[in-house]
Amino acid sequence: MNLFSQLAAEPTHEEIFPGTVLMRGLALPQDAEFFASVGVILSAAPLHPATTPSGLPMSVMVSDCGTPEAFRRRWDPQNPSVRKLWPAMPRVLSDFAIRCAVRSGFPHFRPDTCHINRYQAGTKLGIHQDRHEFDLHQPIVSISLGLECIFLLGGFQRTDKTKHILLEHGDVIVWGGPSRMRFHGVQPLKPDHHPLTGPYRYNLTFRKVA
Ligand code: MD6
Ligand code: FE
Repeated sequence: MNLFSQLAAEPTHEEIFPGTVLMRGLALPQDAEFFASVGVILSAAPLHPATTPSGLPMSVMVSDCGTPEAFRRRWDPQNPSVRKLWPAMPRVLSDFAIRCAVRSGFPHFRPDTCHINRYQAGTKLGIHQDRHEFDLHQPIVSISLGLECIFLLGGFQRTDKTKHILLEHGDVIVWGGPSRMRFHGVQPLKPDHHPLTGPYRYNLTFRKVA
């Protein structure tokens, strides 16, 4: 490997907006370990379709892990597919999420949940705000594994213009502070294959919800 190919593999630290930090490739050194932890979570809490606020199934498949307190805060009686308490968050994942937050200027973040989204070709996520957490001063840490996507990052109104950000395997976005209420979404995924995840993209979002 020469200097330039080594540099290409270094994680970045890009401040996209105040409070939004993109660190490309930060999760790469532990990608297989993280993906194995996702497998452990999914064997205890199987994927199921996300539902819209009115109860309709969406194309993105979801699961969660985290503390009993977080589960009770987030439990949705409208969604009968999730009745059991969540499995605990694997230590490798919570430790990594805390380190991501520290690097991004949020040293006090201690996540109590990790939400998993699984996408395949055609799956998208409409523009939304994350507004259901208890303490909006806490940031969110987001890790991408597998297929790439175009992430849309907008402003504070649904109709504000969006930046298109390519998120690839191993990329980490942290957002909080003045960016916490930005609208965002994911464009429909293109069909592709990834050596670790096959036809899927997984996104892990770490939050403190209780
Ligand atoms: C995704 N992510 O990347 C969907 N929300 O698949 C989110 O909705 C998200 O990545 C809040 C903070 C970071 C995120
Ligand atoms: Fe979100």
